[in-house]
Amino acid sequence: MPRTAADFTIDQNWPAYSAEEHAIWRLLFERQQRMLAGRACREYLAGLAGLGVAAGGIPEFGRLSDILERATGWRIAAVPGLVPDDVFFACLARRRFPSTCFIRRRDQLDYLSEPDVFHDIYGHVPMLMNPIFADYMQAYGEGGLKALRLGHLPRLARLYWYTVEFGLIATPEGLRIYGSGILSSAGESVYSLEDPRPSRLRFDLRRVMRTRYHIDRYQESYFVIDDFAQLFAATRPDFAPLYREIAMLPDIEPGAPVPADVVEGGAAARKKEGPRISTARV
Ligand code: HBI
Ligand code: FE
Repeated sequence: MPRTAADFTIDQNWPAYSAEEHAIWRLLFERQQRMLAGRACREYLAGLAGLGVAAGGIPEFGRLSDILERATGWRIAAVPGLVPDDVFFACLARRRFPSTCFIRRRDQLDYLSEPDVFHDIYGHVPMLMNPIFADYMQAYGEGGLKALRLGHLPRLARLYWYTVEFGLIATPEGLRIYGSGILSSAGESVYSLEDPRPSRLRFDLRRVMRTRYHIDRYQESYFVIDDFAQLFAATRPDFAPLYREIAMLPDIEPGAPVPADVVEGGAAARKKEGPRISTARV
């Protein structure tokens, strides 16, 4: 185990990666590049290109951090694995993204229960090249510290889950992916946009904060934003009154419809007609 400092950061120790570890990165990268053409949002693809994250092998965090810092002031902090919530939020609030260093094994290509370097670097870091998303992530970190103090973390964690990890965005070309949990998953990048089973609902902060989620299978509901400014604006108000309001209301099961849901266009919209936002109420 690498030595962990008091703030949980470690040295990435890039020279220590083996040829097999770089080969696994290459495999994941090439497979995912094929999945994401026409599926990932343009902000993500621009971030990936701007960082020069490519098939060559596991990137060096120092090099990526220098590019990222020039673009949006964020840097990557290497960590050994999941870090405690307060440490995680304190990092985000300081524009430091905690990234794991290890890569999954060859027999875990499709599913891993914890974040690895492919999920963190390929999935999360490109979005931090976008100035509005970068501000959203910092605001989220500040909100996380406050939610911890107020005892409402589970509700705020749902916001992270349904946006940063599993968010979809409506574009003139149809729905696109910006959530890192989807961007780093070959199966879910197709399922989230094209499978008829999950609901794709217009983003609503209260609805999101009340909706439970699964951590061990594809999502039953995705929430669709119009743009990143909408997301950032949603995190502006003081959440304290909202937490009190929501505390009186029952949680919503991951796949359950509620009367006010607005369903967004799915596979059909993505393929040809463009963004068809049906106002059909479930
Ligand atoms: N640690 N390394 C790491 N990565 C995460 O995504 C993470 C974490 N610790 C806590 C945490 N996430 C959760 O609190 C958030 O998902 C809300
Ligand atoms: Fe993640």
